[in-house]
Amino acid sequence: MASEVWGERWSDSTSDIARKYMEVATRKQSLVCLAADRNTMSGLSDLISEVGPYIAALKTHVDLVDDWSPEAWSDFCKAAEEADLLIFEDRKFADIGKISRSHMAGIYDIRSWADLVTSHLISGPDVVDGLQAGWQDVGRSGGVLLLAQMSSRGNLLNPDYTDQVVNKGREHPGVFGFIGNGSRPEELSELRKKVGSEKMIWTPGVNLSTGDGEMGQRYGDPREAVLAGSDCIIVGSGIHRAENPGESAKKYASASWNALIERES
Ligand code: S5P
Repeated sequence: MASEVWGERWSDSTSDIARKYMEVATRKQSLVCLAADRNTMSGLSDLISEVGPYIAALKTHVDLVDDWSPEAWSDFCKAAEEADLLIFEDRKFADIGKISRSHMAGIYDIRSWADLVTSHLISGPDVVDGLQAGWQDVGRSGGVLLLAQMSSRGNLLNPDYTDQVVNKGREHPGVFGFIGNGSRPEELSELRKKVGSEKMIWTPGVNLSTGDGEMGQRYGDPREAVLAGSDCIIVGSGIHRAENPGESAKKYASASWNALIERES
């Protein structure tokens, strides 16, 4: 049961969506969010059918799909729902509140299908209210993951900026949690100390083969990320570029799940 496995993350959580995530992750014994970075609808659909059982959430970049259409996307979201997955649009919002609210609508209508979105806090805390207003406009609710750290080399999110994001984000009920740097366990442990136990930390920059990736991406080990305080490993190419994505997803699922058990026992 989720309440037994997740320890204080469960007991201290005040977010329905975080609890939903912990339940899905427990049912599937997987703390994996697949970064579904493929640029065709058929490539995306293949991925869901291959890896759906082994992941707990699906992260999209809706605007990189070449043959996107509202109908095809709606079918894709339905498939994700049937596969018992949270849908997470990695839009990295950063504008003022009222424009962010409008960005939730528009062609892609993110507010109508995403359970989670990412946002920078560079424009100030109103961006979170804008995103929450976006969901309210269609009678839905959702959670915002604030970028507190990044996995890419040379990024400008220095420790002082991270502290400010965490201090503001911790207090906001619309903030589901934070994006942390999965490639550096020591930075992640620091982030966990600052965040405390209530909010989620989700981490990209994770791969079973660690080291430098393409164009400045950096990778750390999934087990180490979870032990350092990550609640969800965001894995892209480690799964979708593998020869057998299903088999690969299973490996990430068991590495992350075993690490959670080890962390909480
Ligand atoms: O700091 C970050 C934040 C994010 S959300 N670094 C990242 O890599 N990401 C996202 O995680 C990125 O947009 C991509 O979709 C995914 C990592 O993919 P991978 O192929 O490198 O595992």
